[in-house]
Amino acid sequence: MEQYELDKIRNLVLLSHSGAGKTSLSEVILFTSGAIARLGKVDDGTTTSDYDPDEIKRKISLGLALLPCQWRETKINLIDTPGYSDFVGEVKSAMRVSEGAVIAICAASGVEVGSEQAWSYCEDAGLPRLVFVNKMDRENADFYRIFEDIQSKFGSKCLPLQLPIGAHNSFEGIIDLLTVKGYVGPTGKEVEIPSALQSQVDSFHGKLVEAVAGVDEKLIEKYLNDEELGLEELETGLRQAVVAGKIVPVLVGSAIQNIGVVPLLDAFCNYLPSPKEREVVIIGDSAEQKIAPSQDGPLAALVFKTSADPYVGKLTYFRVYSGSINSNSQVWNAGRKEMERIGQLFVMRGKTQEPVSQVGAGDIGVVAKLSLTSTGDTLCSRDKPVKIAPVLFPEPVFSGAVHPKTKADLDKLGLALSRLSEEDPTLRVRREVDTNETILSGIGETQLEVAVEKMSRKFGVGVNLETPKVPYKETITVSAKAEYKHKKQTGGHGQYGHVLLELVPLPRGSGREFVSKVVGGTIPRNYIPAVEKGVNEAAQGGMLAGYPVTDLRVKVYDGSFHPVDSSDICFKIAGAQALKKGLSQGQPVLLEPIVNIKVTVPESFTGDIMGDLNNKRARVSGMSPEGGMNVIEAQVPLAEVLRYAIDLKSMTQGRGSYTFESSRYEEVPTHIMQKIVAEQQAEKA
Ligand SMILES: Nc1nc2c(ncn2[C@@H]2O[C@H](COP(=O)(O)OP(=O)(O)OP(=O)(O)O)[C@@H](O)[C@H]2O)c(=O)[nH]1
Ligand SMILES: [Mg+2]
Repeated sequence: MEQYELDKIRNLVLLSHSGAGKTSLSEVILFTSGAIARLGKVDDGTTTSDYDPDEIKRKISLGLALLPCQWRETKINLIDTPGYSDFVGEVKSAMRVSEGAVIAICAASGVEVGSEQAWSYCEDAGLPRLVFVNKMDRENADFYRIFEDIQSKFGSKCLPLQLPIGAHNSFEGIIDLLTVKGYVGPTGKEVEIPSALQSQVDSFHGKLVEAVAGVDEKLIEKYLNDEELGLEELETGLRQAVVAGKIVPVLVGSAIQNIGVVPLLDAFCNYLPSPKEREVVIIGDSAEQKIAPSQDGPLAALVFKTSADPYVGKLTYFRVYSGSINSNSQVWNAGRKEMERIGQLFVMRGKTQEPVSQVGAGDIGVVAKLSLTSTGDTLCSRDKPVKIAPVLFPEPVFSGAVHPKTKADLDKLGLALSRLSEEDPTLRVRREVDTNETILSGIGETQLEVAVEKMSRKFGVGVNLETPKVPYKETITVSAKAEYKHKKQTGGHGQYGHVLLELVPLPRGSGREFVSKVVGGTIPRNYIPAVEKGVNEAAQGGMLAGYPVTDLRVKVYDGSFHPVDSSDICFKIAGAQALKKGLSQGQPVLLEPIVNIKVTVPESFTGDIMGDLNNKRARVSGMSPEGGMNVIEAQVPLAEVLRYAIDLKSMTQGRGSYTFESSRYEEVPTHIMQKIVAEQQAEKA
């Protein structure tokens, strides 16, 4: 098995708005480099990257795919990612193990919001990148218009490295602005520059040379003295500028027509960084440290993805930063402080596994059936344990209630859900005790729908996904006293229990208290726990709409007993019934959960968002501009924002984001309370 020198590896992530052509581009890259013999198509469901049945069905990528290939002497680990924003977790994982990014832009539609997002992730991560203007064969494809769009959204560090020859039907190739030569067709055959383009070429060549010279002191001196810069100097200079993030070259082509792919592959190797050029952050006991990538160092590998297909088994994807991993060996899992047994190692291309004996520094590999390792863990050597900073995933904001269709589905539900959340770290599962529902949370509705489909296809678990019920609660607003005597004389042995309760409303968030102030033994002490049990059971369902009762002190202060007929069960019944009476007298109200929400939107959307929040009964508590965006903070009833991910997306065309956390309970306004109570009664009937 071939080991690559660090500088002969490129780990590159493909990013963009959904549909810009990442998967098509990765397919044609694999084909051009000889990694695959047949060129698949997204629309036919035959690409190497979109192999998952759900991807084939929806014709979009849902997970990251590893697509290694070799170009000249360099191994390129291309990672295709989903453009659909629900699957941002996969994007974050892929970015984390890449040294460079390629942002695809459609030559007709321009920079769409998903690509803006991708750009800002790259800026945040300091990831060197290039832009690829794809679909030049399309009607309305216009490189110069799109380039203006790119510069206005991404800034002036974006500069053409290529210009297109022709557009739409007549698109045939590209002109490289450093070599100042034309390259046409799938093979990238060298051609003369069409004379009509010469002045454009001269102008953009000049701009590029000036920019490259500007980032290197030696070059700028030569440039200012009007000395000619050699091609090699320019290439080296451009490489430094790209690696430093000072220039982002813009390339152009068509994935479907296989034009511009050879020059793109050359650009990957020539200008994007190798693993050698990016250190990785490790979490030490003291301060944050970095380790330099090296082949000879002790093992340090980060697990960035886990897949749990019941047929293929569990697969663990890892990226080696230092040292190497061998098949049939043992490694140290630093987080869990245990040895993990490594079986056969693989290199994956889409779903195809190719066995290898070793995966070295800078490279990416896969291993099956690990027992204790999960996404985010570091594999290392026992004598030199390290922990690599794990991928930071966004917090889930959208929830659905998962209702199994049958008893058999219920039995298998837990396992299926835990497998799914193991695969996708942006999914969370929890049980909402108050509503008795299993809640699945994630980034968006499509993600949850895909998860439900997976559950059925992979694990044979049928579920319905519904909007979660709101965990309302009930309380009283005035103190009340209630008495209940449980007395029955049926034949021989009778039943007797008698209690007097005082109910006092408590401030929000107090919960429920039970106290006994019985004096003089009117209720013998050994019956008090039974009274409490009765009270607690009855408090599970209030008198208004059957929601749990809270913020209440229940005091048992008097009663009576019968030496023969009294029993625990009698006092339990008396306690429960007395509570119910007291609750009815206490002018009960409904309480609803309020959440603190933080919405981040471009400034121009602020008015719409505020208006919508007002309609949702929100109280806006703050607003602060942050670099072209506005961060709006508000308290809003949970019932109003159960589907906020969808509302916000449509209001902002996907430009807004939000986070929220539950804060407290508040009284539901009367008119809304009446509606909820009526609905609840209708449901019961
Ligand atoms: N005309 C034309 N169509 C293209 C080109 N590249 C991709 N397409 C089409 O655009 C559509 C989307 O392409 P994909 O490759 O799936 O796009 P993607 O970026 O992977 O999309 P997501 O996986 O959803 O993020 C498909 O119908 C492709 O056939 C191109 O160069 N020219
Ligand atoms: Mg795709």
